[in-house]
Amino acid sequence: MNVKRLRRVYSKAALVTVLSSILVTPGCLQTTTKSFEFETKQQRDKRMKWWRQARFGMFIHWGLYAIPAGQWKDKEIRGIGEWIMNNAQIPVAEYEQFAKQFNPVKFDADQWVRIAKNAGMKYIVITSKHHDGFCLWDSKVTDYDIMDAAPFKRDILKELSVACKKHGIRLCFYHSIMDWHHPDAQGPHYPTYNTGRKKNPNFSRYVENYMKPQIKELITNYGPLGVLWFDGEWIPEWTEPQGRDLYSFVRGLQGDIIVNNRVGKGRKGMQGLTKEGYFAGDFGTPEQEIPPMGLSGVDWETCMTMNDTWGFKSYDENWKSTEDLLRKLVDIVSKGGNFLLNVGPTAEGLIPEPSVERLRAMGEWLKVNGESIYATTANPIGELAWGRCTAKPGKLYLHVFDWPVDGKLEVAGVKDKIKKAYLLADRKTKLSVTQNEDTTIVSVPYKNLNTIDTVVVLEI
Ligand code: FHN
Repeated sequence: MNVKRLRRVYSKAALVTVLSSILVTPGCLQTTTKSFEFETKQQRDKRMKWWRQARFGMFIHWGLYAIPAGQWKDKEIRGIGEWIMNNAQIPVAEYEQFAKQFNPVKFDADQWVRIAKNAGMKYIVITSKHHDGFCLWDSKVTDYDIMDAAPFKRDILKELSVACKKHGIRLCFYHSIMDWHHPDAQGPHYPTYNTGRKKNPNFSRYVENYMKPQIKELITNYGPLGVLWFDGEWIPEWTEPQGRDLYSFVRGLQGDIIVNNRVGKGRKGMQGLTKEGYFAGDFGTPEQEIPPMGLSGVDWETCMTMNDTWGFKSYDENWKSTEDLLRKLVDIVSKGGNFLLNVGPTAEGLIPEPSVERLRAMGEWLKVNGESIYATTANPIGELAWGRCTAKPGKLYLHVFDWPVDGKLEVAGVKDKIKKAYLLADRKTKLSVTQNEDTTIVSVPYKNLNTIDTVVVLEI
């Protein structure tokens, strides 16, 4: 970045700091995720609206690492599948050979999107490029992509963009700033690129001549996109001013796009929560965890795996149950967040069956109970021993995980008068309610309608 540009960025930052308390959504906790760009609260709310309503999205980690699928030279390699290049210390030239084998003939974009849609997911975030540097689209600035280096010769992102459009799903891209393959990024430092000590002096060349042109391709040829989801920002070459510059660059290409906090240096450890202060990015990204109390006044999204890996590993069978995943979704939404749930397709192009099964079951529940998830806001009444609560104007949705054996559901914290109570899955049967100052008792049937989560609606 040249000096003039830096000066512009910093003077803009000072202005934003002063104005943001008046103009931008104020964060109530110490952790704040704020858009770096100047924007009124109204403008920001408008831009974030679809994302805040969506609540549930699909993360897809897919690339060359699906070929070794966790194994290298007959050994099972520890750690997450998409890190196999690093974890097995595979030299760049050797890893590149996987491209010649990448021929996912069973890939069907329409089917993937239908799996997401039937699961009740509203957006898809796929790895356009992960840390290994291989690109899933036809990039004009490299041959290390699906069209030039692999026999498949089909533009995966193009096919997904067509399918997403057809099914009304927002397409979003994950993009790694760290690049283990590019000579101006971490490539030459292999295998010690991730130590935090080495820096590539040519890194800005990679940013300006490679990464930004690629991002422009992604936004202009495959968009409009919902989100650009950056990652790999912890490398020593990357700085907050670069993050702000990248944020502005992305918004300059598509004004209404949403960008996560890993575009800059706002991530606090692996939690992905934003540090105190002003950092580029629109939402926090807790990884593999749910903030116990949510993050008041801050947009956030928990991303999580269904087993123990993001990229496919043939022998990882440690699947979370449907009950666990569904309750995690409800827990997250009751705390005001989104859930980005990962699938790691095989090298043939199939989403593993255990993932499909769980997604199908989640979708079935959402078909009946979606009203209590989409476009809802966080629990306004305080902790509940038996489950969770989500809300909409005039309605409280009580998510009962532990059904009361005596048929009496005790709800503390409801201050408003209840006009009507019923089960979301059986709206015709009215439930009787007794209310006093502190506690509300809803008389519910002795048997629940769904053992994972039966939703009781209170109209207030
Ligand atoms: O290193 C990556 C990892 O492979 C995966 O992509 C996750 C998803 O959030 N992010 C990084 C670690 O924070």
